Amino acid sequence: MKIGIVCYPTFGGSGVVATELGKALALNGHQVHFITYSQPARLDFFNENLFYHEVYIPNYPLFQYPPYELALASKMVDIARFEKLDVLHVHYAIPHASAAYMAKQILRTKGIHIPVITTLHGTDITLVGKDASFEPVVTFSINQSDGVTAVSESLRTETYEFFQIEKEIEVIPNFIDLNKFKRQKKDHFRAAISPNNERLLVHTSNFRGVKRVEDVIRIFAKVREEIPSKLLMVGDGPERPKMEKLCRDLNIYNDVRFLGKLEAVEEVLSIADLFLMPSEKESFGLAALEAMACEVPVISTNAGGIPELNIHGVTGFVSEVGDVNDMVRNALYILDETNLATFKANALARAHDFDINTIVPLYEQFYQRTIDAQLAETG
Ligand code: GMT
Repeated sequence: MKIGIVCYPTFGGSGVVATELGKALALNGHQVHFITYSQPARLDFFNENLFYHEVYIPNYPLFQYPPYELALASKMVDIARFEKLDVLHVHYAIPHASAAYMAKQILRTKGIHIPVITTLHGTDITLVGKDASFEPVVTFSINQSDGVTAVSESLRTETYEFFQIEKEIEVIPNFIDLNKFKRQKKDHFRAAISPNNERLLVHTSNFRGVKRVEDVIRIFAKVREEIPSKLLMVGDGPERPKMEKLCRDLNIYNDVRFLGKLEAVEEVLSIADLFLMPSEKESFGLAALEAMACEVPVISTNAGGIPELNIHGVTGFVSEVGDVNDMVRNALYILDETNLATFKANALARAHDFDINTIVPLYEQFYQRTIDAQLAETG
């Protein structure tokens, strides 16, 4: 198949899922064309089946807001037409699904019928999409997509609850490349970070409000009172300055390292004992899956799709959003010498359920079904 993928070129979340999917499809022999405003963070290797098309947004003094959606739609038309794409797969509804709708209509006037698949990732539904400023466009463009997928049952349910959706939404969960995300021997690194074999807790996110990073710090501060431990904070975002100040105020700064955005997060996860995800919303929790693949159990909330991944009492524990004390109790239980090895093994076993080799074929089958349905309609 010739597949166009539209996504945000981000370090985590939907951008990573879209990029890893495209890379896997290319390795399976499909021709994959990425269309986005800058090189996706993980599009980092050469393959004869992989192409990258940058969306250029011309500026003009009149534009207070450069019309990205129009430039994107025009690029989709151009690539679909000249590369003869079989399907356009857009990740994150806003504004990709509506831009794809426009591209599809333009292509139709040229006698080209291309199916559009929209994958819902989370905040495009649960946060931004619900806002009245976007809701009518989100509802319309989901209904106009030829195929719709969501990354968890929870996101599927929420989409039906909050939007007037007439389309069937198929759940295709996120996945993990177990060859990349695996526990590596990094003894020197561990010894440098925790010289007295302190327990190592890790948090990875974009440090946005929805991640409740303050809870991460407060959980750690209480765990540290009971067991010698260190905290590694991976990623960056708006909450980071406040969190650094909080660590100073709590007098724990020397035991917390802010590492910023890292390419090889699996190296940090390889030395970790526990992953913290106290998010207020989380459609899936890809960062937790990455941790589990590196044999790291997870302390999380029960928000959104997290309980579909993190099995309570098996791979970690889930708590109510904001219940820091419960998360501390659970963290101490897992970190206890007698329990840690079992939780680590369970986390890895669970990660295998989301193996890239199992999940990518679900997308391939979904593409084929959607293309066949479109062909049956248009002849
Ligand atoms: O978590 C974020 O803020 C980024 C966001 C995104 O759209 O990139 O992540 C969402 O998509 C990920 C990939 O499907 C999911 O693993 C995250 O749970 C989801 N985030 C939220 O729902 C808050």
